[in-house]
Amino acid sequence: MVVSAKPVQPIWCPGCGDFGVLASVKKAASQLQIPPHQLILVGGIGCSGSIHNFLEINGIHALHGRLLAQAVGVKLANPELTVVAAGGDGDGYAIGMGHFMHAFKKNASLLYLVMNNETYGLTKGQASPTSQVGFEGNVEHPFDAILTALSIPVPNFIARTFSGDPKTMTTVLIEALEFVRAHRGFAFVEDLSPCVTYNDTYKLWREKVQDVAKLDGYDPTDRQVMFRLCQETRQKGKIPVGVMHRPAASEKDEVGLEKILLPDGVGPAQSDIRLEANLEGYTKLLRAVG
Ligand SMILES: Cc1ncc(C[n+]2csc(CCOP(=O)(O)OP(=O)(O)O)c2C)c(N)n1
Ligand code: SF4
Ligand SMILES: [Mg+2]
Repeated sequence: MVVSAKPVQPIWCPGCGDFGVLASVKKAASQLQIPPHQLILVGGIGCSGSIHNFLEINGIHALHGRLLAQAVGVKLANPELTVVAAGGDGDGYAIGMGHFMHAFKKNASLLYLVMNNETYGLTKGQASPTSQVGFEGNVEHPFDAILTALSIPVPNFIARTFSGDPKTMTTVLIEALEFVRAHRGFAFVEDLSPCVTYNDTYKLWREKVQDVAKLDGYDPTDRQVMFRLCQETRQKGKIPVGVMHRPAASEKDEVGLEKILLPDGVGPAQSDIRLEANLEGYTKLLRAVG
């Protein structure tokens, strides 16, 4: 059985970039033959976060900016599950910023997918941390999540995709999902997902995206090289997309948080809770406490 759409239709505006993400998540999960009951999507608050309503899988609608805390909890409760956290730039880079930084460091094997539309879509188009100067009166400079991710020295998988190129997005999501399913740690994918209603950037982004793999010296195993390439690309007015960090072969022994905390691979949600399996331990405990 493969992951399919739910009978309920997405409530997104026609043309929203999030449709591309939904299609790519479905394709990637189906191609990897992830059984629907083993895939769980923790959604943030925003138009993007409602993605879990449109897939026939398990899902949670988390608190605003707190989806990563819940996703790590799910992974540690049952490390066999394939966990995807998905939300917006407001959810992840404003209210959720503290959790965002720590997710790289914690390095639990889950995929965090941010649909960046440079605005708060759900609340009708206010400026977000990635908004350009001048958008809705914004005077602050935009934040770049990829540069931040590259600066954290943990062997995570890091990539940026574009909803206007769903084929590449599917390929990247397959690699990211393979990474987390092999318990190799945290995978972060930022998708450029235009909000056609409040910030229609399709045309602009189509002209601006630059595939980093085509640049001289491209080496996704070297953070310094990738940081420099991304910065130079930005300085030229382009937006770097592609795989930004893929841990080197020498880092292949690195494992995700769940493997360190639960080396036998069994989380609390999988433990045997029958009375007969626990009676002896429980009796011992009662005796010990007097
Ligand atoms: C604690 C809290 N603060 C504020 C809000 C209001 N709110 C709902 S969604 C949202 C931001 C949505 O923007 P983003 O995460 O970029 O998602 P998008 O709708 O653009 O996909 C805000 C501020 C809320 N729901 N909860
Ligand atoms: S408001 Fe923007 S982000 Fe929300 S569904 Fe419509 S196009 Fe998509
Ligand atoms: Mg947004």
